[in-house]
Amino acid sequence: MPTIFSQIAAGEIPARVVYEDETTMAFLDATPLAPGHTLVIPKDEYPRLNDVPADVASELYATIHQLVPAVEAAVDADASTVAFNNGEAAGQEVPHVHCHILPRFEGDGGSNVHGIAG
Ligand code: D5M
Repeated sequence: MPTIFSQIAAGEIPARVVYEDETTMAFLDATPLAPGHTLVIPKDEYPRLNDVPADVASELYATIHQLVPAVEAAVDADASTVAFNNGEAAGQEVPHVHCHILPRFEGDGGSNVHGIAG
């Protein structure tokens, strides 16, 4: 059974897609912890970072690098938390590698990416 993110990548279920190329995709988180909370995925399904081939990891990082300033600008954030929950014990709920870009605002009192406190 493909993950929900594989189904989004295949266009089988809807998402608010903000970026797409041959290898990667980004869409808004369905349960955002802040306005603009974005997830970046490799389109192919890898459960954990440890499973991602180097060439795909490189493409994934290039997309993250491009999107972090764009997401911050889109919601006028002061900063962002950029994080992977890598494995179930770390709070990863969807077993398809994804990077959270979580916009942060001065005085937002800290937030939490399903386990990553800040
Ligand atoms: O984060 C998994 C994240 O995935 C969590 O913030 C909700 C989000 N999610 C779950 N289903 C969807 C769909 N269908 N669209 C958009 N976002 C979704 P984790 O790091 O695994 O805990």
